[in-house]
Amino acid sequence: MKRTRSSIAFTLAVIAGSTFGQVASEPKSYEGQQVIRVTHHSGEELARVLELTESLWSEGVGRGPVDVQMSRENVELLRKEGIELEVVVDDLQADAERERAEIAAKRAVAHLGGDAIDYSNYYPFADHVAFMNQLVGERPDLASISTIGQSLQGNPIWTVNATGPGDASNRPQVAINATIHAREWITSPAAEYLLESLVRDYDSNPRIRNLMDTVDWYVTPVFNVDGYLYSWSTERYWRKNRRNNGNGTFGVDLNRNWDIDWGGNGASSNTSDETYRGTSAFSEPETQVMRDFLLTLDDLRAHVDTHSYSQLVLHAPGTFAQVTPNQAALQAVAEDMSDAILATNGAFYTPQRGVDLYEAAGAFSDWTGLVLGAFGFTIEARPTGGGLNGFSPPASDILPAAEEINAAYLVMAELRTQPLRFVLPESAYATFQQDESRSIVFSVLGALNNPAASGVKVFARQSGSGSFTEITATSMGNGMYGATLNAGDCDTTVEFYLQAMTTTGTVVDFPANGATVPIVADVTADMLVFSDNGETDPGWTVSGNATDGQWQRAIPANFGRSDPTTDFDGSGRCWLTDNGESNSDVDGGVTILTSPVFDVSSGGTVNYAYWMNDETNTIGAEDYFRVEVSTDGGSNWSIARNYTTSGSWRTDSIDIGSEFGNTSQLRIRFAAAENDPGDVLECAVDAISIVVPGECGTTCVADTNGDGILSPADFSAWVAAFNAMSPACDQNADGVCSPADFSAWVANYNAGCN
Ligand code: 0X9
Ligand code: ZN
Repeated sequence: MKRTRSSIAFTLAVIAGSTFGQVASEPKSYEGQQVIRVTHHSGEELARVLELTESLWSEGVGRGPVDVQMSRENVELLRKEGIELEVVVDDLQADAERERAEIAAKRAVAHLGGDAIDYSNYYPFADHVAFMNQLVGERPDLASISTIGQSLQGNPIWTVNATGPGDASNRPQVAINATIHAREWITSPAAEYLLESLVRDYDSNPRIRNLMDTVDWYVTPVFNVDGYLYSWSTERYWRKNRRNNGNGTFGVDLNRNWDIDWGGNGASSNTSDETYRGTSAFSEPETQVMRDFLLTLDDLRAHVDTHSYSQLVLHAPGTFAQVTPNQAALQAVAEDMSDAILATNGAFYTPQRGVDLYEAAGAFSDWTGLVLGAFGFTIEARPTGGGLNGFSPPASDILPAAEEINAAYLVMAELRTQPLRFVLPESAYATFQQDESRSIVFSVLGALNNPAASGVKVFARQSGSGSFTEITATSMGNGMYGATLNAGDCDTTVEFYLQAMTTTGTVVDFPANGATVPIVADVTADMLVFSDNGETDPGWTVSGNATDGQWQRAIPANFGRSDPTTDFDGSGRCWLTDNGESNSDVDGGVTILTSPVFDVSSGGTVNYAYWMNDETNTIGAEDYFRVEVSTDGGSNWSIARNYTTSGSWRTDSIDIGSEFGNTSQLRIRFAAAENDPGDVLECAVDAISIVVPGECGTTCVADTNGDGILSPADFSAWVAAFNAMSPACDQNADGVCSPADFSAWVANYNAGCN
């Protein structure tokens, strides 16, 4: 399907001309309101709860506990009547104010790195539109934006089409949307994270390039535009669209308005209800235009309607009246999506049938699944709900939510559109040292229609246009394969692609068109002058006034308290702020891990992996995890990084030359501080390295293990190469591996790098 691209100028004109955002009216007050989670034990109890409820937050009532918004007085009544309940939000007004203040405070600080939105704050509609336009503006060859139509109030519903260059008419389509429910603010950034990744990682990430060159993506980050605008201007916890129902009530639930068992169970005919279904299926302009748009797609394979909250991956059937022919396959995909989410940041999203949560007739993803024959999913984002305002999670949840939901989108798309799934870690195509010989490990997994692969091959060449040579790929079991890639001189490249065959005999290259456009890794002469994987201590100092939780080097004990479960690089050990059972976090002050002095007078980059968990989210003056840099041997320190996102290993690097200036007296330190003994802050670092620019043309022939440094470890590497008769053994360059190469190795070692 082809649609025209609208220009940015056109977009901005539409924004300027519409009724966005700045509505003058006072926000609705939630004074005296609480949110409670009720565990009901009978129909009578539930009926009583609903009678006293102001607004239903669970949006449907099933067998499990239900979250409702209710006045403090009514909560007291229920308590007296002996109904089992737990207060989730004690003071909803205070919580809404807290959120508004946090958003405003963050917006007052310039932090966006040039983007219209980022993942550290919530943003109003106009910023989301600006971000979509920004991405399209960056790569018009990869993305275009257009309205699929207008909302009830005449606002544009923007959709971005992302796909690789070339004719997309034969590519299957995948559709993603968020914020069909206005108050579910954390969902739009997830859809935008996908878009950003598709556009910005296309050149550098083979997985993304493959998914762009073989799939036609349609992403609608803010579907219920009117409701979203209203949730910002007037009523933070608004859910529906803004239909005037004519009797003093407003709003139709756009997730009960689709022509799939419309009017069935779990949808209300009462106009004031949060799940009001509308006057007929597709009575609303929003559902009409989305329906008409999706009907133009000729091969829609998969769809996610992104919601919050509860951490779920739901699929059809959504009511007991619906019949789902492909039940097992849907559940299998949902389980893989859930696994991908779990692997991202450790959050578990339960994969299950919608109907097992509660019946909901007329829901969007049941329509895409059962009427269009795509695989339709409803993802419910963070948090689980217990103890938190589910629609207003702290802004520090936005990034991890976006990351994990994006992982689910990608896996879903692969399972539904790829003949086979290739998993190639980034480390396989990271920059090579010159002459490096690198073992890579990758997986070839089944997709839905082709559960097994055979004929796995790797093709590689050095620099440019020559023909590819097949490299042996060794099966390691469980769909895993190993191969060795060899780099040549610096300023050349290592180029390669993978190949496998499906059960039906189709040969699949990864990435698609890999023989024409392979994966390209640079080869550099940069030298690794420092490398710490946590296994030995290369001279760090631990200091600080913390009364507990000082830095130590250990294998993560994984005793709970959200310590990391493993180190980062797989060597076993890493640096941790205490590693004991129970109270292992930082308390009573700061603990500082300080490096020895390094000479980076011709420039240098510090790379590391870090991990943190701050259970209280009060990162601030006396509660922080930072990286500091000294260029004068440790007399003066500057803050280089201040981390606030909990939950998983992340990598970062500091270009010392450009950020602080070249110096022969570099020291870095990792400082973790926590003063309140009631708070929990746990941190870890691993895989710390420093790379300095080398002169291209410099060779270290005796660097037999190819790590860029001459060290005694190269001797054992040479012995191993000699025993294996491998090319690295040939130190006198006579083309053979012989005992004469031993004295050549010694001579080369003494000659150093030149
Ligand atoms: O009720 C909904 O529309 C969705 N949940 S939300 O809390 N975000 O409103 C879930 C609908 C999923 N489908 C079924 N449960 N059948
Ligand atoms: Zn929802």
